[in-house]
Amino acid sequence: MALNIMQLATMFADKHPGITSGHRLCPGCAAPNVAKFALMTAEALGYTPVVGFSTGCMEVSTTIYPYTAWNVPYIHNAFENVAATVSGVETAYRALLKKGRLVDPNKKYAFFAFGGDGGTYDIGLQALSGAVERGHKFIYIVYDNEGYMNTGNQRSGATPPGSQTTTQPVGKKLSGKIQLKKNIVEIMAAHENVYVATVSTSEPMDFFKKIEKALNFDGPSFIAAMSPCVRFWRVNDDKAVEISKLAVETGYWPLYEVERGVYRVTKKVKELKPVREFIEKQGRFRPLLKRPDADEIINELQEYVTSRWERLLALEEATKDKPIR
Ligand SMILES: Cc1ncc(C[n+]2csc(CCOP(=O)(O)OP(=O)(O)O)c2C)c(N)n1
Ligand code: SF4
Repeated sequence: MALNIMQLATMFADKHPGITSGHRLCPGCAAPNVAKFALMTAEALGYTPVVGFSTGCMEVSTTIYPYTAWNVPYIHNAFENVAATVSGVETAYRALLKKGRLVDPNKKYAFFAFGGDGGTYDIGLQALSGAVERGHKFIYIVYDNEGYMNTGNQRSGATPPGSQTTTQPVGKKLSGKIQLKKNIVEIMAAHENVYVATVSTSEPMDFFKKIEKALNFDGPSFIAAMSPCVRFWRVNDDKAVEISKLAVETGYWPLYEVERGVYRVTKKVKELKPVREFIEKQGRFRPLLKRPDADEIINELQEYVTSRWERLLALEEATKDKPIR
């Protein structure tokens, strides 16, 4: 069943999908919508969502003891092992089903693990890789705000070069982090027996479709969601969607999916906008723009973005009808 936005808006007009109001996330933070879009899709398709959340902004701000902003089964998890925990929950479910110990064996569950980029690209990668390799039927979603925000804006494996962070600041002496963003999507796609996709809340229909595909996929799924942190990225609190859109239009955050090795670019941008437009809209790059080598760093990022985009299009052509497993 293909979902449409009107249908979801009507269904959830007076209902909270998973996360309720009253949480303490910053106004304008993109992260809650990432979770809501996913859980809304699952509920609309008849699933009961079960959620595990790795430590990070979204987890601490929604579960301040003794309160919770979640209205679905929820496990508060450590930074490094949410994928392991949710894979355990999924296994327990299958065991109970097999033993005939479930009250309603026909009830459909969707197992979600959420983590920030720190918890996913870096600290939780081993648990995530293990869970995907074992083939658990669960959906892992990273909300990528490109830094360790909960603990004060340290650099992560997802931080792009030239962006201000507290552990690798941009100033007169240093140009900040020198490495490019880690390509987590390709790392996860290399697990082969997996459905992997990138999403952005600026493209809701694409987002819903990919979650639906993940729910229907017979095995693990990994979804990477662009999730601007309005505080770290230094944009106004009404700009998360706009900046996410620009990330897609510049090719900085291409929208695509990989299903058992078959690539598909889901938003074909006719002519990519320059990455500089994405950079100049955010205060976190302001110190970079003051440096004499700013052009050099931006050009390097531009070259990377352009070649990755061309490579994606080539992979789409080359892998057509050639699933790896
Ligand atoms: C093993 C471990 N190391 C460090 C911490 C401290 N810590 C808690 S949240 C966090 C950063 C989380 O960053 P990310 O996963 O990107 O989520 P965000 O806060 O950006 O949403 C850190 C370093 C911890 N809880 N556990
Ligand atoms: S610091 Fe950033 S990621 Fe954390 S709640 Fe605020 S806007 Fe969201």
